[in-house]
Amino acid sequence: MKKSFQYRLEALYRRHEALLTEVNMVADGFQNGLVTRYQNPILTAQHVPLEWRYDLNPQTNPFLLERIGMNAVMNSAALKWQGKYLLMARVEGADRKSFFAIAESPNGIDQFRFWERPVALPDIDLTETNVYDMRLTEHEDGWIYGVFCSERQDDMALPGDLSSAVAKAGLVRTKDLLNWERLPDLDSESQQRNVVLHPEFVEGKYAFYTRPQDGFINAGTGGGIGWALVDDVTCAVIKQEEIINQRYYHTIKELKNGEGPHPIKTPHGWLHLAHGVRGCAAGLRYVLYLYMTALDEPWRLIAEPAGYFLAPQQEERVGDVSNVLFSNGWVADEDGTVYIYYASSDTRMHVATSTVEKLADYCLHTPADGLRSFESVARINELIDRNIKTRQGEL
Ligand code: M1P
Repeated sequence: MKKSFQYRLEALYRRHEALLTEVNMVADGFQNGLVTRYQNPILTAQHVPLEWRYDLNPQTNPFLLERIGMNAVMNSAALKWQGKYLLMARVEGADRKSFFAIAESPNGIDQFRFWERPVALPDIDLTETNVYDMRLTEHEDGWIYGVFCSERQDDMALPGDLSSAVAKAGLVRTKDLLNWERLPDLDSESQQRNVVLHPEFVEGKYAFYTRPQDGFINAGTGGGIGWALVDDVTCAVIKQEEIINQRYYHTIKELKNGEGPHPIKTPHGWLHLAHGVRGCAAGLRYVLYLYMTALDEPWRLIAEPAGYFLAPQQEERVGDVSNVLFSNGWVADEDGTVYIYYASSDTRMHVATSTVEKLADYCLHTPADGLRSFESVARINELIDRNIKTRQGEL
């Protein structure tokens, strides 16, 4: 083996190990009391194991070139499993194909390390071209379900149109996160992305959060986040769909929205994390927001603070698809800490922490969107009035 090969190999491993063992500190600067952001991204393309990218044989790769490039690690499902914090990440290669891979951390904040190989999902349909954005649900039936976007070319596209695509919700389940059973895709009249399985039976049925959309990109008449009950998860058909979280003009979700991970059960109601999309001169802007639904009727909205909960900041703003925050994974720990895993600009993964109590308090006590500037000013004046009374000891 040539010395130069050996030096480069050692340097690659040294740098990779340094990245994987880097301690993540709380970010500097203003924190609003609700969430704590951290300095470092927790997973990036550079975290992908060297064995997935390099041919490490000096005979066949004398220059030690990267043979399979990785573009991004983003939109990850999350699960606390056997005491470890797991992310089922969307890894995107330089070839634009996404696949799933599990990374684990001992503390949920840093030291995320991918398992030995990417996830091998059963390949059931040769037209399925791309898979991404997994949502994991430990269901009360004893299975761990995964719902993801299964994308294929639109066979109704005009000749020469190589961009039109169709989005469906793919379904898998597992008991050990190693062996995956593929179930038939969710049967829906409209295209679907951002579909999530609720963790409990509702009226004895499986309950799905949906996002009906007119086309592959546009939600169009879809209305918002939907809710549908399904009799049999092994052949899931959406017969009736009700919109439970609507889009509105001049809000952060004017153009599109979508459920994030499955909601967290709190004493106050189901706590939901979602993304909202609006258009602006710079393109689409994706932010994260929270809302709550009733414990006994998870489809009934009980609180929704105005505006966003997390929006892209500083370096989060730039990436493959800039100005995007997206989340499909969070973990509510036994001590009440919530680990919110989010991707920035379709490029890298981050973590922010909060608590169930703080997030519920935020939902229940932040003014709702009055949908007009005058209403926003009225909310500020109400707060000022209360603060004057508090200062004067009247409250
Ligand atoms: O590029 C931003 C996001 O766009 C899509 O989300 P939505 O369907 O809500 O527009 C998804 O492709 C998602 O993966 C991506 O992060």
